[in-house]
Amino acid sequence: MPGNTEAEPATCHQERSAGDTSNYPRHMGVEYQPIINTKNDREHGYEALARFWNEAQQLVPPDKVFGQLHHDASLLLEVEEKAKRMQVAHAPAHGQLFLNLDPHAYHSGNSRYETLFRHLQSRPHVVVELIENSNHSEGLLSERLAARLAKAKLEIAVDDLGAEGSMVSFPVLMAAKYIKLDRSWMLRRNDDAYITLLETLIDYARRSNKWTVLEGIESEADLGFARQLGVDFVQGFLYRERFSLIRPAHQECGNPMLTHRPTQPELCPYE
Ligand SMILES: [Ca+2]
Repeated sequence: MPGNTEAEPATCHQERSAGDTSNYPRHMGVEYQPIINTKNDREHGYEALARFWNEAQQLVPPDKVFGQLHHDASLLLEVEEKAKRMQVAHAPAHGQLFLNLDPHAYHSGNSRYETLFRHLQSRPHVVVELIENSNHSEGLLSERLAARLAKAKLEIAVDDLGAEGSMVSFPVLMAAKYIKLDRSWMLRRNDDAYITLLETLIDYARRSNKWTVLEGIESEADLGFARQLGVDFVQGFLYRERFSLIRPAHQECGNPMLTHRPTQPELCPYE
């Protein structure tokens, strides 16, 4: 999607005329995935994940949606704000609530962000996940956002640590309360050099009073690996049966990609 925000609706219209609407989000929803304590097998909390559907009610991959939105900070913030409010509104009442916040939209002093921070502060036990950076400028954005979150006394999680192509920001790592280890560590379990690094990261977390979460747990063998490493929490499809708390809250608010004007902060009614 081109970066010029004013041209957005026309461009979308042109693409729609061409018949390619498969990646246009028409509805937005939220799915809550449990984060499980490895010691007692209980839910520690839930990660809220944005879900999008196109006109044909097919899921549109969130990374495609957010990838397009990175060209338009204002629109990204609008979608982020809608998504976070929905994710807070429908979250399970108990446990930590992990929310993903995209640093690309953040600019210090932005009044809409300040409003969003206050909204997040209104719900106890919110943890904001910051994606790992893939370049220097993203690292700086993450560090600024992490500093602001710390000021707002909102807990931070470093997301997808160790993912392919990602870079570590030490200030963000040090500011975080949670370290979420990317699922790709699972593929490296037979590589001694990687395991040494992983054990060192987990040891760092323990000594720094941080929690660790291993993502991508799909089998009992994966869970055994996580326990052997001594991570505190796990997350993944092994707990699919506990996804009964998924709440696909279709929001019939029109296509967020086609709405550039600031929207009302209230949630639209949903089914
Ligand atoms: Ca995440």
